[in-house]
Amino acid sequence: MRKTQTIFTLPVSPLLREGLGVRLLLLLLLPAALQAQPSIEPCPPLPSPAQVAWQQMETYAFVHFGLNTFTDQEWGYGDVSPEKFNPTDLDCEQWAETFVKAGMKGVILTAKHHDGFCLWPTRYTDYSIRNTPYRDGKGDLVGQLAEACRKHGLRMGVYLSPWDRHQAFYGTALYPSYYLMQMEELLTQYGDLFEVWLDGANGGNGWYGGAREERRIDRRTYYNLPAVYDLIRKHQPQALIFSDGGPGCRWTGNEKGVAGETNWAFLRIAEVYPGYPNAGELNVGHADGDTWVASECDVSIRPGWFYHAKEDSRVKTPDELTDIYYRSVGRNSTMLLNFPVDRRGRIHPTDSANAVAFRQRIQRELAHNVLLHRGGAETDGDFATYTPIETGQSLELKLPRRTSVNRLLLQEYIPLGQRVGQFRVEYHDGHRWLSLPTDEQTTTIGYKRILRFPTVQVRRLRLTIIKARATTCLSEMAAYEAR
Ligand code: FUL
Repeated sequence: MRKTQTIFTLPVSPLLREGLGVRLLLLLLLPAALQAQPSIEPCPPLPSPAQVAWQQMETYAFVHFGLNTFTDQEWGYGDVSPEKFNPTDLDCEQWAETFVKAGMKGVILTAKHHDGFCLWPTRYTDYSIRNTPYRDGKGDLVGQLAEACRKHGLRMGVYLSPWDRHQAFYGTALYPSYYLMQMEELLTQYGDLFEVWLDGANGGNGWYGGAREERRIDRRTYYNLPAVYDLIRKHQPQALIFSDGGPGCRWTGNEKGVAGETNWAFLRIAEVYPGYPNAGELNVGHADGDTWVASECDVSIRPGWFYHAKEDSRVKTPDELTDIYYRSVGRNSTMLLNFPVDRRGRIHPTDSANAVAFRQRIQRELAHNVLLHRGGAETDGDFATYTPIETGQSLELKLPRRTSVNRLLLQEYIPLGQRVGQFRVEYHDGHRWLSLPTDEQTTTIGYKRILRFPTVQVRRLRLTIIKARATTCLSEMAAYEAR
């Protein structure tokens, strides 16, 4: 039987109804014990506290920079002389300031891309920043960026490409130990990391110490990933490990920044491996997965990952970035936005202007939540409090007057699991109930779901949970009029 829970209509003074709300009144009157959260059993798989904190970052930056920047390439072959790496005006503070203004909460740097060139002075190869003209070989970009991050309150992550087209011993039994030792340097020399990025590309051909040949490895077994994961967990237990199949967070299956409308934060972990062929599955997750591995949407602000002057006119616009935000963060994913640093060692002015304008636009669109303080835990703006809704039941919220709305935001309290598999939102325009005019599937919610739709006049809103794995814990429900 369908029941409707109505939260708001106590006969309180207009001041309380409009401003402080019933919740505050209750907080003032009730003894602390009665204010406790409803006790709801967790519904596994569950995220770790680090996974929850990571998802709450929502947007963070990616930087692709290296020899490719100076040779106009995307995938260096591994044969370019380090002499070519010579940024004239490199400034990690400029990167960090741009990221902060663009609302990014951290940055992941390509410490080593597929060409094998290392942006830090590693002990294990000469193919590094140590043998470049930059700062007479005294530079250390991982260290310089880590310092800028500390100063500007950003979290830091590293990308260490498993594939290495430079090393002669790539493909032999030696290389996995080399990879592990390099990883250990990154994990121990630069402070706390929030994410370690292992990409899935393995193209085959490369320079390989002059052999110039094709080398194939078995991606499932060659890199001894269990040992790599153990090392990361040992030195940086809070860092999420990214790869196609996690285990910390997973690739969303495309490089356009688009998560599935249906997006479960779970995987059947044993099935997915780096280079997993079924990208479509990664896009929606496994509804019956056994492990929490939420998706991350990586996308570049330009067509390429590395800087190419010919792409100066093809930087994604604030509109395009806004659209990507709704399709990633708004679909239970995170948005990893890449900035191709240029040959000076700076973020190009168009890229920074567009990224900052994007953030301002999101802030403007989601500035005024018309449901804030409407009475329940789901409208208090506090992620840590939630309202339970049984499957088949509805939650109805009444607004003080007819209000224009074109965005609806929902959040589940994910520390207790991701539960909702299908929901419906209706609005009452003062005359009748109508379906919210969204063309997206209203299936999963997860950490955050944002629906965009043409402006409607709303007097009441009704959320009905049609399918869920267990009682829904609705952390937030917000509505906005984006202008
Ligand atoms: C891929 C790489 O092949 C691209 O060059 C880029 O680094 C992207 C983020 O990951 O696997």
